[in-house]
Amino acid sequence: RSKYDLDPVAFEVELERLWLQVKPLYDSLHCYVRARLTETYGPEVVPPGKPIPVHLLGNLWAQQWGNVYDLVEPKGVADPGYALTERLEKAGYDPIKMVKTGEAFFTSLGMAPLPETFWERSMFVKPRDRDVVCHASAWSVDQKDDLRIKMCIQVNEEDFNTIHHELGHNFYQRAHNTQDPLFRDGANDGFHEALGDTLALSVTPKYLMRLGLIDKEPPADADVALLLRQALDKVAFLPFGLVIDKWRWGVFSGRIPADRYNQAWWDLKLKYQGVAPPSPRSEAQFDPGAKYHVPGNTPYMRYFLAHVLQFQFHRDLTAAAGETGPLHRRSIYGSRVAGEKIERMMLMGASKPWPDALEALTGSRDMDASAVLEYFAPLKSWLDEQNRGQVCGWQ
Ligand code: X8Z
Ligand code: ZN
Repeated sequence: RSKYDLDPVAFEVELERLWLQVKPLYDSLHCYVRARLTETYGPEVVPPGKPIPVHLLGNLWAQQWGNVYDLVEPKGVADPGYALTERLEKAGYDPIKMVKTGEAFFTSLGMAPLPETFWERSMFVKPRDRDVVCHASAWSVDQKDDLRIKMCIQVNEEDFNTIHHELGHNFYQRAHNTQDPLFRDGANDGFHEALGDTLALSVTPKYLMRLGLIDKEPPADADVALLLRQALDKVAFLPFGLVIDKWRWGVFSGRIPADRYNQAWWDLKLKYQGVAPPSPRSEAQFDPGAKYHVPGNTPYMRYFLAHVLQFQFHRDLTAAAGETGPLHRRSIYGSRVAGEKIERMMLMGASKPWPDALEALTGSRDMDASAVLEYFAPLKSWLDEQNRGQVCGWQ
């Protein structure tokens, strides 16, 4: 908690503030998704008023729920008319083409292309002859221009997003590699995690049309469906993003003793995410160990911050790019103005307190989840409508 230009206790207060800003949105999403899963699996499996069984959410860690979209897709509103995974497959995209497409987004903002060595030295697909760590990562090997990613790319929407995420690290690294060694880092680690995701938020239907992946823009009344798809990943992630380090900080401080590691994990997941384990758990299991960042010792609050910051960046960069209309239809693709702002922030690295970097990008010195709320506002009203008569929350 020492790397946020804040007293560690003040940092925790700040996190609580951001969480309380978005909690009503999460609660509405949770309530709606649970009701739809109850319809699918029956009240014995998904009891109303209770936490959602975590294994029904379409992801091993239930950190993003996009894979259950088909089970919860809205009724009575227009359909977006496409699923990106299917479009990528149909258009014959392969892993390299996906990465090239991601790179082209960055260069459209005026950034220099990645060096030839990136293409020679990266690992894009899972090798057949040896075991590797497939969890995606991005590297600046010589702290200059030997940039690489390591991923086991599959042709689907999730990996298309992750490619933008990883390239965000590489472009940021190349920019801050010009700083003194101590400052070769993000303004804070949440900034590093947010950068590529910010570009991925600009992967709008209009942009997909430009790529030739879809041939018409979904109508305005498909907004609820588009936003729900996005919320299943981005809003569902928020409490998950909090829980990992709340658990870890408890362990490191001794507040969570070794004979309660697993219990404390599920207590936190219940409290923040409203999810329950698939079967009874005990201290004979160590479920936190299944999450890469726990044994890998990678701090995790960065991703919670990133999920707030990326919407703040998106709102302010798209405005700078002259985009109007609902936030989720706006894209910075091709905007040199947005590109220059990003570049200016990236070049600062960690040489200034993060509020300075935030100000350079957004004009504000505070992290603020109001952009998340604004982005999802039409969905929130719709969810609350659907949830009428339901008992939301969990016991
Ligand atoms: O670990 C990652 C990136 C590498 S920095 C792929 N992410 C978190 C996760 O997978 O748990 C990105 C989103 C959250
Ligand atoms: Zn990352």
